[in-house]
Amino acid sequence: MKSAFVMCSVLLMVTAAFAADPGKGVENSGTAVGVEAIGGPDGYGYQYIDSTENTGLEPTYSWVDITGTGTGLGLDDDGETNIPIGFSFPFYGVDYSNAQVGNNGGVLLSATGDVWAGNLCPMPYTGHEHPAFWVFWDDMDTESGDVYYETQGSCSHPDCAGACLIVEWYDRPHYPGPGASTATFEAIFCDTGDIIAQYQDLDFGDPTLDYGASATVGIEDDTADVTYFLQYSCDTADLADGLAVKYTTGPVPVDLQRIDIE
Ligand SMILES: [Ca+2]
Ligand SMILES: [Ca+2]
Ligand SMILES: [Ca+2]
Repeated sequence: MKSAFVMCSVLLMVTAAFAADPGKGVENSGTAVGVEAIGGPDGYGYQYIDSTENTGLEPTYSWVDITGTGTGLGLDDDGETNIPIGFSFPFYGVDYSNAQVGNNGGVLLSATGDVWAGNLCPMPYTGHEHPAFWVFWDDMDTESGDVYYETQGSCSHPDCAGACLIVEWYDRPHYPGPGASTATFEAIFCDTGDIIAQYQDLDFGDPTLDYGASATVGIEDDTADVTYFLQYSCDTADLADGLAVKYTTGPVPVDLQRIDIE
C-alpha cells in the first residue's frame, strides 16, 4: 500500500483560542506537555508558548536588567518576602496586589507560603495551597547575586504594552553553592495577565542541575481544591539560555498541524 503520510510543515496560523472548559476540577494536559513549544490549555484556559516558535504570537526574548534600578530583596537560601505588585494583576481569575517572592525560583500570589528547597513535579504540587508561578523552582542559594523586583509603569519588555512587575534572580548559585557557575533568570508579570519567563543563564556548570535538570517550571492555581495547572518542564534539561516562555489566556496559535493524506 502506498504510504502517503505527509508531515505538513506549514504553520497554520489558526489563532482561535482553544475551547477551554472553565469547570473546576477539569483535567488538563499539563503533565504531558513536556517541552513542547506550545502547551495547554489547562482547565482554566491558560496556554503557554515559547520563543522557539515562529508563528508570530511567540514571546520575544528581550532581557530586562533591573539589578541597577530594582529593589534587592536579600533573600536567604530558602527565604521569601512579600512585595507590592504595583497594580492589579489577574491570575486564574483572581486579582492580586501583592506577591511573595522566593529565593528558590518561585513567586506566590499570596501573602504566605513557602517556595521550598525541594522542587516537586510533575505538577500539580497538591501539597501547596497558594497560586504559584514556578519560574525556575530549584534550590537556589545565596553566595552571589540577589533577587530584585521592580514595577514599571511602561514595561521595558516589548510584549507587555502596559505596566509590569519584573522579578529577577541574578547570579544565583545552586545550593550548597557557590558551585562552578550561577544562574540568572526573570519573571515579567504584565498588567494584562500575561506572564513571561526569561532565561539568560541556566548553566551551573553541573549537568545534574543545568537547564532545568532539577527544576520545576510552570504555573498553578491554589491546589488546595485541585486545580488548574500548566507545566512547562519537570526535572529535564530542556530549557536554554535565551529562552522566553509566555503563559497567557489570550490567543495562541495551534501547533504544527500533522496531516495524514490517504
Ligand atoms: Ca535554597
Ligand atoms: Ca552560569
Ligand atoms: Ca531540584
